[in-house]
Amino acid sequence: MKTIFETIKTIAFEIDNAIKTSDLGYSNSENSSGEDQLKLDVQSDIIIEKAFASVSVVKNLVSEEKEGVLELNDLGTYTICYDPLDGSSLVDVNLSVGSIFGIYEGELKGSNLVASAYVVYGPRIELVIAEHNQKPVLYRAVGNTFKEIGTVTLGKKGKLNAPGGTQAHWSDVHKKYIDALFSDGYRLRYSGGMVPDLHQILLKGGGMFSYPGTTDKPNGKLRQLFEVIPFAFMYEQAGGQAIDDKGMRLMELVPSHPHDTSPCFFGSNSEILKLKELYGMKN
Ligand code: AHM
Ligand code: MG
Repeated sequence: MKTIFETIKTIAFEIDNAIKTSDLGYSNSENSSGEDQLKLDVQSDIIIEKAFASVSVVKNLVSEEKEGVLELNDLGTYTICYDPLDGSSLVDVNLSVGSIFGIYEGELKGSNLVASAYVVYGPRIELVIAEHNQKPVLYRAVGNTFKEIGTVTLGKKGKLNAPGGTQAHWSDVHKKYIDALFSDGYRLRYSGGMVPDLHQILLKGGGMFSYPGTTDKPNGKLRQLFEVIPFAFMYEQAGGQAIDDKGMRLMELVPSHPHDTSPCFFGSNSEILKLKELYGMKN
């Protein structure tokens, strides 16, 4: 596992360099979800694929930017599901973006995730790694290495509210929930990049990030293997919770296709409790 984390550190510097120096235009292709790919999406994907190609414990790679599974090493143990450049459409307005990695052993489902990591490319490069039975660890790039900063713990109740999805397509119960948070004094924090938005809530002690099912996207937008499950693990390890719109832990998701999405709610305990109350979910 250590080799995988060291490889992610190398990848982080390479992708950061690509963001800062490469062409920001579109490629001529679409990803598996039918979205236009930026040249940077493709480039970041190649950087990750090349970096893991020589890591023998990695059996397979599954990328948000590609259909199917890339087999690397038959004798390897782990499958890494990754979103190479999440929020890439924000690069042209110079907002923060990120990379997300879910490390799975065996069948690709939430309960088989053994570790997760994400990188934030902002004014500084930061990396957070989560493993079982310990708090996530935050690293910050200093020169060309990562310095360990400390562990990440969510408070019981936060102040930030990051509500995703098109409001015109929210359900009435969801509107009620988001309004209830604002009435309780929460402040809006939503950049459109889940990595910096979830990172901000984690580092500022708590809050709620939601991307619900909507009338136009009944299963939400965010992908289970690459985005939802890795962050669900982060939030649980940090002392928070991550559930879907029925109250099921996101760590229990079993995708039937690598690109399946799920409604998702990530927060500290107080915000999740309120969500369950208003949505009428069982505790
Ligand atoms: P991407 O993987 O194509 O970049 O899409 C994922 C991003 C998330 O980072 C973000 O939370 C969400 O899409 C924003 O979507 P919306 O614009 O619908 O709020
Ligand atoms: Mg993404």
